Amino acid sequence: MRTQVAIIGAGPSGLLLGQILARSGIDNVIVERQSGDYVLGRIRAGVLEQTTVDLLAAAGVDQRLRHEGLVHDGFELCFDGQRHRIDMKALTGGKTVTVYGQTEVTRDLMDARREGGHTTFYEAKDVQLHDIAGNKPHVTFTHQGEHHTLDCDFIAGCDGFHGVSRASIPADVLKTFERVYPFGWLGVLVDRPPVSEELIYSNHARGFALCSMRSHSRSRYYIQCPSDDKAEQWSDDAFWDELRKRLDSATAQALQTGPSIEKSIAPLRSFVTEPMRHGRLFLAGDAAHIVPPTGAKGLNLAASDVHYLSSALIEHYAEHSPAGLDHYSARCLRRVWKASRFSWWFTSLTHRFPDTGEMGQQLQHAELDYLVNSPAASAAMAENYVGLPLEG
Ligand code: RFL
Ligand code: PHB
Repeated sequence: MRTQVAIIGAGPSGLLLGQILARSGIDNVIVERQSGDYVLGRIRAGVLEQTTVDLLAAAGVDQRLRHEGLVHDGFELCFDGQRHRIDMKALTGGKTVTVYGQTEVTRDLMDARREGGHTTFYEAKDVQLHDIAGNKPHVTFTHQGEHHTLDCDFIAGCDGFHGVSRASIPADVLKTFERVYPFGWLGVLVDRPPVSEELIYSNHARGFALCSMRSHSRSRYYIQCPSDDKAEQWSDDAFWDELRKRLDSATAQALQTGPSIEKSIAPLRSFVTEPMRHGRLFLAGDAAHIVPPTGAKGLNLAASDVHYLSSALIEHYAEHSPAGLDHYSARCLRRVWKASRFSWWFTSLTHRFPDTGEMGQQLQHAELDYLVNSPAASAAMAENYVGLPLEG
């Protein structure tokens, strides 16, 4: 079997890349380790930057997003039992974000791929990458008991943090940067209306909490928890009790609780690998970098990588120019590092760290106080939250 671009992973990065390339007449095949239902069952991101919405529109997959996405002009920061609104739209000259779940983005992309008749191998076993530094890259895997070899011009490694792509690059070629945070996020999805029309990020002595949503009738809540907690240890009642304690009293009283329809714990990590290319293998999304979810940047960075990679591949096939491919890694990394900085900073500002001490606590409080009272600091925060512009 032969294709122009072999894509490893059918998460949002792989599916969006496949969709953009297919619309430009570039043949591609996706190889995914899990089943489609499993991929759709992972509850993750919820907030899309305008640049991500624009990319989905340009890829022709924004019909449902335009109807069901919730446009948010601001969010709230809660500390000392008080909420403070950050008016993103006013502070950024009109920019907003859209609340639309990663599950829905993935579903829309899967539907478009199926309608376009492009090949995806779900439940592929023993996926291996070969000759990535040479001229004959290929991918081998087993699907429904049959062994396959996929010859290609390029391989896009869109297989997430635990995938095979990054692991296929010789260790001495890569430089990795990592910070693991000493806590995780326990998330609950519930079919109850959100407690607030806008997201609330809360800094509380008992730990961070976040009130988010998926629609007018479905809410998503998170609380900071110890890294080694297990979701099964947390009953729904224990979760709701703890969440209420970390919110201001009006929000705590208004909270509508119910049986969780999903409950999971995510570890928090900052990770960047450089470069994002080795020979004919290009890494995109979580395969190359991870940010803690506080800044809502992971899925948006995946989308901007895909924008740069798809443009470079289109340029390569249309104009035989290697320029975009050669600049791919550096272009991505500039944006990745800025989003990593913002995600680290927002995490540091809103979470309780085990060994901060009283001095650190006072400094954190002073920064929150400064942030909500200084138009300049609020504007810098808003500018990053809505997403920095794409280059060129
Ligand atoms: P994914 O989604 O992990 O998809 C990778 C796919 O590759 C497959 N795979 C393989 N396939 C073939 N062979 C192999 N050897 C393979 N190994 C793995 C996997 O099965 C999978 O299907 O990576 P991708 O596409 O780069 O997308 C990245 C995003 O999923 C991620 O950055 C976001 O979910 C992060 N994130 C958020 N991002 C935002 O922009 N806004 C948010 O509000 C936001 N909230 C979040 C988040 C992530 C969270 N968790 C669980 C880490 C909230 C949470 C709680
Ligand atoms: C979510 O709704 O899952 C979500 C929203 C904002 C974040 C992280 C996660 O910063």
